[in-house]
Amino acid sequence: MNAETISQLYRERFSDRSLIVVSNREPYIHRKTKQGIKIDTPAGGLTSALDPVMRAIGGTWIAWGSGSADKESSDDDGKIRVPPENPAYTLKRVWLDPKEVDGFYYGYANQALWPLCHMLIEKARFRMRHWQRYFEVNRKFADAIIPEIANKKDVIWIQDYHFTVLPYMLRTRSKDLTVAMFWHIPWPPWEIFRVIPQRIEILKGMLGCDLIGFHINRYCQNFLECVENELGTEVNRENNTILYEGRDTRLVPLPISIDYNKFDEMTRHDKIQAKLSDIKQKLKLEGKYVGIGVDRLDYSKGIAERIRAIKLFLKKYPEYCGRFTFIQIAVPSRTKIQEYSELKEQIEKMIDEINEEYGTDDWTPIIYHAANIPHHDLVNYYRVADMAIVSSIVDGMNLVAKEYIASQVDEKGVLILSEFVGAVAELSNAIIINPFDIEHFAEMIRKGIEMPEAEKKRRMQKMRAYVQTHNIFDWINDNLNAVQQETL
Ligand code: ADQ
Repeated sequence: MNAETISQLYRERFSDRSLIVVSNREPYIHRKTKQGIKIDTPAGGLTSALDPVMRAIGGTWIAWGSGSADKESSDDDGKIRVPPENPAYTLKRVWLDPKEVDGFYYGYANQALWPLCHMLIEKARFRMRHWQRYFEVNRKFADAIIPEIANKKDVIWIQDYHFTVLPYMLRTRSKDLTVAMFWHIPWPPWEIFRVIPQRIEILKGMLGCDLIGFHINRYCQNFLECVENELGTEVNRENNTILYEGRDTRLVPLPISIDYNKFDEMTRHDKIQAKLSDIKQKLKLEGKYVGIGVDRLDYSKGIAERIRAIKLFLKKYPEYCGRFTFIQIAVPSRTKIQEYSELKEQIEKMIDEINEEYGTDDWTPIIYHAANIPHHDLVNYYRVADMAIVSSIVDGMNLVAKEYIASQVDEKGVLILSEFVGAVAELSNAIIINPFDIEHFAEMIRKGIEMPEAEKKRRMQKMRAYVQTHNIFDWINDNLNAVQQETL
């Protein structure tokens, strides 16, 4: 499946029904700089996954206008055609004031729901004022969506944990709407979910959907368990449906993926060899075995566990000192939340310590870049790396693992993958680790380095073939199929 086939299929199936995507993060952010207005594309799984889809299908994407130059770049309705270089769809921005951002985004979404869904109860903070703002902002989005519905059969596709009460709000405005949702993070077991004071409102809100997609079936099963226990509603575990207030909501496991061809092609571009030599020279990587980690700086990504494992690996196998270099690219994320600014400090301190203890004048064990590197540059790092380490302690899916695979055109790279990411079920040819078991983790780093070339190739070929045929367009096709079945 590719961009062209998906756009054709959409037209065949949905003819005059438009697609309205709703997310918190916008795909293009206009920012004021001294040199004029610059356009950023945010780091993050959701926007990087959905932009190619919207480019292919067209329609409207409604999101929070978070950039300092967003207002002056949009029309009076907050609309702008994107991508800027080749407009294909409409971005409609919703304006939030600082108090709303604080309560909705930094508060309820990222200090209550995010940690709780990642099963980190002790990090979750539930504050009534955050919940109130979260609720109000969901209503604001409902107000922004309604005028965009030209045909009551238009498909409204809501993304993620920022909008749990929005589906029900839309449903109360019109019973006939087609409302689907995709949940990008894990859904926790009921024993954890029940900690949320607003759990009933959240479940009722989401049951305003016709369809809810999760990455894997376990998250669907967890959701069913929560509905059963909290709402006392009968659920059908065989076909994953819930009958609530006379309407059906269906849950579907749909593992998200990446634009495989885009990564594969970017990695084959003419100047790649020159770029790779450049990076190798600048970072003194010549003759070294190179590992890479690419993450939003988030406590769910297991970056501290990874550094500990690398440290233990160097301690146990000193013959690799001077021969193994790890590049950690970490884009700072949600830094206004104390937990995140502390994590940044902790990671930087750990890296400084290991570099101090093991580094020499011409070797730095861990090279750290705290930057948002656009995908067309990121692929050069993926290519330079002989090994990628994805060591999340919990992760809904994890796209970095799939991006690394798509970038291994010479089929030599090794992927070390946490058993706690959604992607593990699909990528069993990776070297699987438990990020909490540091000794085994360190051992697997050595195994990855010393693995015979033929085995590296065999494993990588299998994973590449899988991601190629289960790419982002296959994912959207599966989502649209499911929506169509629900709303015929
Ligand atoms: P994220 O938690 O953001 O996504 P992930 O799936 O790994 O995690 O996606 C990260 C994206 O951001 C990738 O496209 C990556 O290339 C990009 N990125 C990371 N660091 C970057 C950097 N330093 N510079 C530039 N880009 C960077 C959430 C869930 C995941 C789920 C996705 C999609 O937490 O589990 O896979 O949504 O559903």
